[in-house]
Amino acid sequence: MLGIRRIMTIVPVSEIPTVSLLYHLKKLVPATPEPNVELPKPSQSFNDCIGLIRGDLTKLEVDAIVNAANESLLGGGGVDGAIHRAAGPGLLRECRTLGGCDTGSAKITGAYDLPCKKVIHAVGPVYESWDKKECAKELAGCYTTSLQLAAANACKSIAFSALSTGIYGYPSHDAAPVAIKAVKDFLEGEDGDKLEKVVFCTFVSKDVDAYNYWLPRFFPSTEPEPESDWEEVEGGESAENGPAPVAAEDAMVMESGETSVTLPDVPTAEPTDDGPSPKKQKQNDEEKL
Ligand code: AR6
Repeated sequence: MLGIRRIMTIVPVSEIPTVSLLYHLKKLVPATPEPNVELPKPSQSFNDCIGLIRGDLTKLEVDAIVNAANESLLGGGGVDGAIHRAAGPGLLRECRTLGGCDTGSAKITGAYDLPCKKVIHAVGPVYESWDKKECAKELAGCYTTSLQLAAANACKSIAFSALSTGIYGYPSHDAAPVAIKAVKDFLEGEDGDKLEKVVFCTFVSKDVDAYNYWLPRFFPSTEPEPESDWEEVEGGESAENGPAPVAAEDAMVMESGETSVTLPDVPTAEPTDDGPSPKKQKQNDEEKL
């Protein structure tokens, strides 16, 4: 029974919605033009490459997932704890051989019982508001090193947790643009074409909001409709035929589709992170079957 439930909740890389798809479904709202702020040139290939999903990182069947680790690399709480629990003891055994990792960098291991192929352990900074510049540099270093490691290890898809935004206290609205810029810079660089999908995996609503705000400012829509036509559409409603894709807002529905499925502990106090209604969960489950 446990085995069946586990298989049902794994999300294949092809089901992780891209920014292009989210724009098309009007689940990602283009940035409203602001005076003196020029948006970058829209790129269809980048929008097809960037993925956004809300859910449990340990359930993503991508080539590599990026753990929010600490310098010891010996496990901890938050997403780190969830990854070690899901991977099994082999992961800790391998981590013990790595000799830790500096803040702002990352190391790669196997994935053991996880559905991905590799785990990249990135050590984000503990946020200090008086040292924002150094924190941003270290956070960007985590993303860049992780992408380099993925490319060097023939990983074509990679999914990031929102590094440092939990226990380490980095404000989501400050961390998201640093993360997105580092990814964009990498995609524009010489190894950029080695990666086919780079996914931002959010978990709590403050990160969902931050990525919904910042992604359109780095990866503008290529959709032809005038921006005045855009409006937010309730999650799950789609003009597309076939099963509804897993959108950023809906992924948690899938993860908690059965009442018996327990999400890993969320490490931040997030008082108003409302879950989906039971009715919506049921609808979503039926669509997925
Ligand atoms: N899937 C996806 N994202 C998750 C999951 C999950 N299962 N669980 C939590 N998150 P955190 P940090 C999100 O605290 O701030 C550990 O003890 C979470 O909502 O895991 O970098 C390490 O060992 C947040 O957005 O990592 C370090 O000591 C994001 O993951 C320390 O915490 C990162 O939150 C690292 O702190």
